[in-house]
Amino acid sequence: MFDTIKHKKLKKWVKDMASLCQPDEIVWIDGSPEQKKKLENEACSKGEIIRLNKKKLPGCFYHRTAINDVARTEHLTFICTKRKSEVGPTNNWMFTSTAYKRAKEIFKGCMQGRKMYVIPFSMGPLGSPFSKIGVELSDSIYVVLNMLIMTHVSKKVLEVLASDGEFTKCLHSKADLDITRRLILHFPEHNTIWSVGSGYGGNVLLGKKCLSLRIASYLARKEGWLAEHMLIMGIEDANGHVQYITGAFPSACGKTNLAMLVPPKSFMKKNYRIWTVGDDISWMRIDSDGSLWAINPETGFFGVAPGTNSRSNPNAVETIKKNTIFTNVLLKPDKTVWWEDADGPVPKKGIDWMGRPWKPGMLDDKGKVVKGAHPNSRFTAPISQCPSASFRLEHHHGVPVSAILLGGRREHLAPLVYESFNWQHGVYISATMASERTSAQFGKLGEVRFDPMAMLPFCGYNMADYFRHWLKMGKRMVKQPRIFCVNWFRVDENGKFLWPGFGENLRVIEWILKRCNNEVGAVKTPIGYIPKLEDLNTDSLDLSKDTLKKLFLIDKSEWREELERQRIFLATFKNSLPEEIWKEYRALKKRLD
Ligand code: OXD
Ligand code: MN
Repeated sequence: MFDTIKHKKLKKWVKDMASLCQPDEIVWIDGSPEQKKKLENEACSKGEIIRLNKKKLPGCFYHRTAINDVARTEHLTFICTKRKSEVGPTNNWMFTSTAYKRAKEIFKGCMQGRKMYVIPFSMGPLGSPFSKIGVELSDSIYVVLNMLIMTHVSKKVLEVLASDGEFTKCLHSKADLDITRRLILHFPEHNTIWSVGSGYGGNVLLGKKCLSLRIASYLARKEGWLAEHMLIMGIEDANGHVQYITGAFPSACGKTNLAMLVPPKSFMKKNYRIWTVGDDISWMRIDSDGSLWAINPETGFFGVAPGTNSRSNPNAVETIKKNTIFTNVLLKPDKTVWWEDADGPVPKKGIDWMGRPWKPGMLDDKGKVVKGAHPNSRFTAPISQCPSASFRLEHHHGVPVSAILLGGRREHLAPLVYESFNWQHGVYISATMASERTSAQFGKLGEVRFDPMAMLPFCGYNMADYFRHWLKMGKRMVKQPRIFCVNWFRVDENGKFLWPGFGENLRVIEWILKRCNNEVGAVKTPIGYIPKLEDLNTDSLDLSKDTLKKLFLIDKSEWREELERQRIFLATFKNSLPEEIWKEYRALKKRLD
């Protein structure tokens, strides 16, 4: 394959990286089923993956990462630029040449005795004006097999690149998987990503968070589009009309479940249907009609396994029955898999995510129940296998966006849903979004942190400029999507969820779409518009009037406390914060007084 490649810069870069990492062999990945099979066999024989039960889980494999390598390591993730002000107060920064130097010391000779795989991939349909090409070099077959599911990999990628096409240079090595020698480095000024010392998905599938969010957000600002941490879904109503929404939710807040939602029975009767476009990333452009259009640059799901079952996400259960890679779940004696809150009975025994014999109810030295699967264990599966997969997945223009949802996990404070007064107010709500920490990030669970647009760990430049970019994009649109904030996670005095969630969330989305279509009015509150209670469809839901009221309660004193936290957060951006955000802050303060 190498000899037929016309792209001199690509060939030189591969050669240079190989002389740094010193692999025994270089293997170009062409996306063919034959090569994939060969790699699967090789990884199985080396113990990198385990083939699962061929009858019960055809085409499926099992993988365990190192014990200290089970989630994205944000504290080891850097944006590397010449000037620190470029990255703002929410990113870790490293000076470009220091970063290269430090990483080179780890990369040097790290692939001796290993092969270097060259993976040319496209994020987005090949040849679409939305799409970006990357080439990942990696010494992990697990990475190759995941990339084959998550991105468009084929010989055609090199044809599109031709002799001088632009591509993101992605270098990855597991090296010795030593957390003290782990670095996830982004060089937006060089369109380059270097990741070393990890084997965990979010750190090593470089097309995902690193390219499609951190590097892409930087490119998007420069080129006038948006790269966002958002799901994309279509909602088909009784008349067969499909409207699309996107949704920004922090990691492990149910984006995958929402994107594949199965309508409640009463909606099914009305022939409602959901079309899943994506569960994690949305690239959006203003099209010639002046409205916002979105594509999902990925071709697969890298979803959280625990909690996935036929009640929470029947479409995911269906999707992962074949051709799926399971990472850090429990391995059962019959070579099938299990995780906490999976369907069916709890297995009597198995091998846990750390590779140790496991039995239900086992306790650790501190008396805590030992989990069979890591809370951030994952499945990697092709979107095409999802029963609700959209028919527009490969469409070059993507789908038109009617509404943008912002969500988080808040046990208190935030109502079930409210609508922003206008675009600028919506950008303010997104800039002050906060959520409780989940297991997708290293750190203390449950702690509330600000996570604007769910992009805190993913924005490749100063977030103050990111808010400015959003404000600017709004002005450029002829028809702006409306912006809504949702919270499925509010609890009562006893800590019990007030809202049933899952498929029932469609009831909230139905109201959102009615607002977009100017079919219903709303109640104006200091924080935004909330539904008139009679407009929210709660038919056949066991939901008392009292609960409904609690779901929409706006406690002014709690909001004033939140406002103070917001002020402290926004102040971290100093002079770079757009004045419009402060203006919205002051207006809210006034409305609450
Ligand atoms: C993810 C994440 O894996 O956000 O999608 O961590
Ligand atoms: Mn995500």
